[in-house]
Amino acid sequence: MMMKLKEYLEHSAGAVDKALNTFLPKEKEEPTTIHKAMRYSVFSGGKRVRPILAVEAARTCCGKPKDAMVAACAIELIHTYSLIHDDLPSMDDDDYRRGKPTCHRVFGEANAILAGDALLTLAFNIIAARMDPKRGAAVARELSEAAGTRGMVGGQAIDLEWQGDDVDTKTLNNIHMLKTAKLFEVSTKLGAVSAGAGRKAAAAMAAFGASVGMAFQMVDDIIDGDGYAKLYGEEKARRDCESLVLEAKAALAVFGRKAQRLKDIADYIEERRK
Ligand code: GRG
Repeated sequence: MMMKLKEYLEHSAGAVDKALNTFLPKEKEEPTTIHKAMRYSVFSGGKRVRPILAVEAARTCCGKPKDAMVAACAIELIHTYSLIHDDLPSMDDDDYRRGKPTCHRVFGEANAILAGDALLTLAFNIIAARMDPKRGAAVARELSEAAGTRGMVGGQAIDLEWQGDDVDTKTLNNIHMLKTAKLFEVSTKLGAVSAGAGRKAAAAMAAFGASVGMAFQMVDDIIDGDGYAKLYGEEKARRDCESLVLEAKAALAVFGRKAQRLKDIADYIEERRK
């Protein structure tokens, strides 16, 4: 019997939290302020969507959750760093995230910059220190591409270039694909790679993650009345989101019934818009 989805998501997020706790330096370790700042942002109520997808992708490829846990946590560390930096006064200048004061509001701007830097560095440290060298090298290469200027940072850079101007549909798609979807794509792909899956399975997982990532961003835009929803109107944004989730689920055909949980997560991501 499969666990109910909500129970499963809580259980999986709990396992990710436990692993993150072991990978992060303790608050008492010197220098304490930076370690407190890192932990403050990592444990401030994130949904853990990306690591949950990575772990479930590994399971779908006949691996065990622990095979993908290091890569999954590395992705969450990078996601957290991006949020800390995105909230800074020189970027979005936000005072609150997840209903709590942002890292720089609590620890000051300089410490928040350092906390982001340290989380990004730690992500690659845990991969190098805890993964099999060959698999770890592949994971580090994929993750650095997805997080760097050909992925998340690149998306943020294009977003900054357009700040204040009305973006066209092509540019908005590109920003969302790089800024959001790339990290989802690499999450499911690295789940497969960590489980030792072949190229075909890894490619199918990447296609699933990319479509789910775009759908996730559309849902975010629908909720905020921003981006796609503003540009296309809510109705079209909803329809496009539905198509993306269908596309995502179709990419999982090669896995047969083993992919049911991932399909349920894709549906759940779409449901958030309602
Ligand atoms: C500053 C290098 C750098 C990059 C910033 C990720 C990002 C790029 C900016 C954050 C702002 C934003 C709207 C990003 C789009 C992706 C997104 C919807 C992030 C929020 O992800 P959730 O909902 O966050 O998974 P939680 O709080 O659950 O962890």
